[in-house]
Amino acid sequence: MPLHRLLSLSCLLVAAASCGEQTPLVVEAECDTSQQIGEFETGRDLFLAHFDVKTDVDDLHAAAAVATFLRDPRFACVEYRAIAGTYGTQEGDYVEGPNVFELGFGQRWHDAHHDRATALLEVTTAVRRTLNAGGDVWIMEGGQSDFTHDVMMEIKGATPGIDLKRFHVVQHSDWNEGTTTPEKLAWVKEQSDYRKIADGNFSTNGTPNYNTPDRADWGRVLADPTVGTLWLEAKTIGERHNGDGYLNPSIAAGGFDFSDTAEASHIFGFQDQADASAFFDAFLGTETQDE
Ligand SMILES: [Ca+2]
Ligand SMILES: [Ca+2]
Ligand SMILES: [Ca+2]
Repeated sequence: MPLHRLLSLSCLLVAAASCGEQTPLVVEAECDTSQQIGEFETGRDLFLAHFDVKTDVDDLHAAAAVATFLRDPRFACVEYRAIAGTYGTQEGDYVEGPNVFELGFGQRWHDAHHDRATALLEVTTAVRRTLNAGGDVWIMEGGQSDFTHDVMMEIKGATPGIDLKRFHVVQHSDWNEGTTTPEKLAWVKEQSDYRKIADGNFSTNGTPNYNTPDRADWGRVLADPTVGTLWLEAKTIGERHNGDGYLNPSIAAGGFDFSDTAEASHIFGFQDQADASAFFDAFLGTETQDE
């Protein structure tokens, strides 16, 4: 059982108010530690959500979307880490949105932009724990694969016999591949279970289209008592920095772009969703409240 589950379980057992700082807490009754969600096995596997946040602001929407589905009680036992700043070789400004990650992931996010070495150490530690316990690692590559490469290299260096096919790396974007350090991409593609899926920015290609200029869903998203504040922060910071580097047209139009979340839909088996509205139909209003 993951450490935070033990902590939250013990909190319930002793009903101690002092346990409030362990986040996020979950409703234990909803937490089935051995459950298959898509290809992910809860209680065993680790989910890494990687975001480059450079220079497209859409990662802020993607981070909010990932945090939204992770709050669904069905995902209560999903062990995860979110990492901001996993960019590769692209020029331009990193988009500062720490509050999006703080609100979305609490203590389970790492800042690879400001302190890459610490992020690498912490994520590698979590990965090693999962691998040692027999689990697999599922990586949503919201950007380039440089950070993934470095994590895998650390693991391989410390455990030469490890089967690196236990890293399942999901990528949806030609552009992300093109801005990964070429030799790192080649190595990750060869060593991991690397899965290139159809682009999450477009429809009718076998993956959802989470990129839309349609702003109609903002009302229900911002009104949501659990994730409304998170989405407001993602919207605000996204609009503030849109065009500093790349001008995201859907976000400029007031809509949504959490296209990178298509990779998570592949991992967790909700890839049949058509679009952003279908995502919100599935995951808004089902959230587990943080305590
Ligand atoms: Ca991205
Ligand atoms: Ca698609
Ligand atoms: Ca996009």
